[in-house]
Amino acid sequence: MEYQWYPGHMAKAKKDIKESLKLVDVIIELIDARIPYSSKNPDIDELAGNKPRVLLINKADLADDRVTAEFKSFYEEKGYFVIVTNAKNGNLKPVMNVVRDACKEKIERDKARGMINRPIRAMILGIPNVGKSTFINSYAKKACTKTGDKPGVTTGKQWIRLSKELELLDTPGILWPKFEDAKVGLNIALIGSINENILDSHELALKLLSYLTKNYPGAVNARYGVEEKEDSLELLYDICSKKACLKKGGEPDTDRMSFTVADDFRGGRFGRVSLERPADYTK
Ligand SMILES: Nc1nc2c(ncn2[C@@H]2O[C@H](COP(=O)(O)OP(=O)(O)O)[C@@H](O)[C@H]2O)c(=O)[nH]1
Ligand SMILES: [Mg+2]
Repeated sequence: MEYQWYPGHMAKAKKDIKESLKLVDVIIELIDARIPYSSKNPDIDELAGNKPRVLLINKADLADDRVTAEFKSFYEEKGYFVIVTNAKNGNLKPVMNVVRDACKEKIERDKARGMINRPIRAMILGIPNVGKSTFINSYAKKACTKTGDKPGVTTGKQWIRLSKELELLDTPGILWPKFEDAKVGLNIALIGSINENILDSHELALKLLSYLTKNYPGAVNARYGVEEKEDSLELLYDICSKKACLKKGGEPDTDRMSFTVADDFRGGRFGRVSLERPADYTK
């Protein structure tokens, strides 16, 4: 899947999300645990108004637990109801507790009006590739039923009933990443959320190798059996030799190896790595 964002697309996406948000009690936003800051679109703050917000720090199985915990507190301090998840293989039952917490006021209000057991309605939001579809499918355990249009709802929106308590708008809101910051663009490219051609894969691999050797010493060595060094280009050459990743004439094929390095990262083959921490953004 490829996403290309143009100002027109963004404006349309924003407008659609705004419309959908009118129909829901709570926003469930997914971010990638390896880049909990870079994978979050700040425009959503403005769209969200004062709807309660649940934040799923997803793909936590790929990230560094210590850093994930730091980000959990970071976002809780900002008023989010936060839960750390693995949408692919994890237990998603606790998500409902957090959603219930976030919707306490609505639940109380319903009760006061004598409306008992009215399901909470939510919308899933997030940039591409953070696990929105996976979350919906795993949560619904394939038993999900579209509830169809409800009388009085003329927008043609479909709802997926995840449980007696929770209904989701069937189409998640897709947000664009915020590319203005070079570091954010790099992080987004590293997790594979954008078309790789946007950033030079060679540069990507060098930045990644440099980050890994600094922050997760031993990870590159464990993967490729090379001695780690500060000069990432040298390191990339060493990996090429070690892995016999060579061109026809016998020279190191750094282009091919760059792809492999990025792919290994995306597949979690360097172990659990977080690419940023709250301290990077709280100076
Ligand atoms: N390791 C891991 N992979 C995940 C998790 N959630 C989703 N994925 C994978 O991430 C990729 C993108 O997920 P998808 O649900 O299509 O993302 P969407 O674009 O936000 O709908 C897929 O290959 C999923 O299997 C998770 O919690 N852990
Ligand atoms: Mg999807």
